[in-house]
Amino acid sequence: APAASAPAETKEDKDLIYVGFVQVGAESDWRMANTKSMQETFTEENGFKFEMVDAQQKTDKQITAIRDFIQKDVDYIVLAPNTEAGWDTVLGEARDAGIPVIIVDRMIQTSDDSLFTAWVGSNFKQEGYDAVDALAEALKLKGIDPKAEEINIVTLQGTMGSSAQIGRTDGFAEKMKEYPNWKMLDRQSGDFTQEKGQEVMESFLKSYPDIDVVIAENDNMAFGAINAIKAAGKTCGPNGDITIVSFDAVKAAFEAMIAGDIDVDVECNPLHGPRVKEIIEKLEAGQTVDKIAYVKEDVFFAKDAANIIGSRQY
Ligand code: GYE
Repeated sequence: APAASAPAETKEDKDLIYVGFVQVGAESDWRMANTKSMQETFTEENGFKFEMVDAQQKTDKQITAIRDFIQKDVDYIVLAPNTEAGWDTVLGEARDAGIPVIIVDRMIQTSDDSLFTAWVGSNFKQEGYDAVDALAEALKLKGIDPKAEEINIVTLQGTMGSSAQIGRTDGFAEKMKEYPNWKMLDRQSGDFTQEKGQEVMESFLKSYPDIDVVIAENDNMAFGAINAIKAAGKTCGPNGDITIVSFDAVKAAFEAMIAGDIDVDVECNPLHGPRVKEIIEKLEAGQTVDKIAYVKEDVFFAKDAANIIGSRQY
């Protein structure tokens, strides 16, 4: 008789490194790509037990999730903080429990560096600076002298108090001083979602008849803005009236650049899974890790999008 089939070769739970991931939410294409990168990396095959909490863009849900992971005595907590402030107490609890915390993507505000082991993410302020150069170049490509004409700008901001929002808003505001002829008419949060981006853009279009530029602090809000602009009978993109500068450079944004709707996109890389894995593996091996690590990023113009889209991973 055939032998009873042996149980599939699985590692014992105790051999796996238990990682609790506190995610921001599912608000954007960037976020979905980030979640996928984490899920594909922290597999049992790779030696991990992985659990993720989607905090639905609520910082208090993230704090609760950290406490749950402390209760479960995970080996590592990976935190993508929604907003920057208010982490000292709960991260102190993780430290007291001896659980290393790795922060990913956005940053926290703290005066105590020992509350986290390492951080990896983007330099959001640099992205804001890059967006100013990108806009100047996009205007030139349309035959507009960025130093000469009056340029009316509105900004769709990300989740207020998140480092992605703070860095992009502040970086842009600081560097745009190089162009005294640029005027920021208004800035409002669309919470990094397409739906709210569209709502805010609709109200901007009602309040300001003369918008030249939209800065969208992520691609999904740019998609909402494009819908609002078209619904209002206006045009955008390299051949349109309103110049659109966006952040993230996800695949759908390349498609929007190819379609002629977005002028330029400042890249933000969400593929943090392998980076966090490397940090954990080094810690497991008793090696030191960089406390702060920035990811290198690029800027992409609509005219190049068709050639580049094939090589994009997210
Ligand atoms: O730009 C946005 C997402 O924190 C870098 O969060 C991330 C931002 C990203 O919702 O699309």
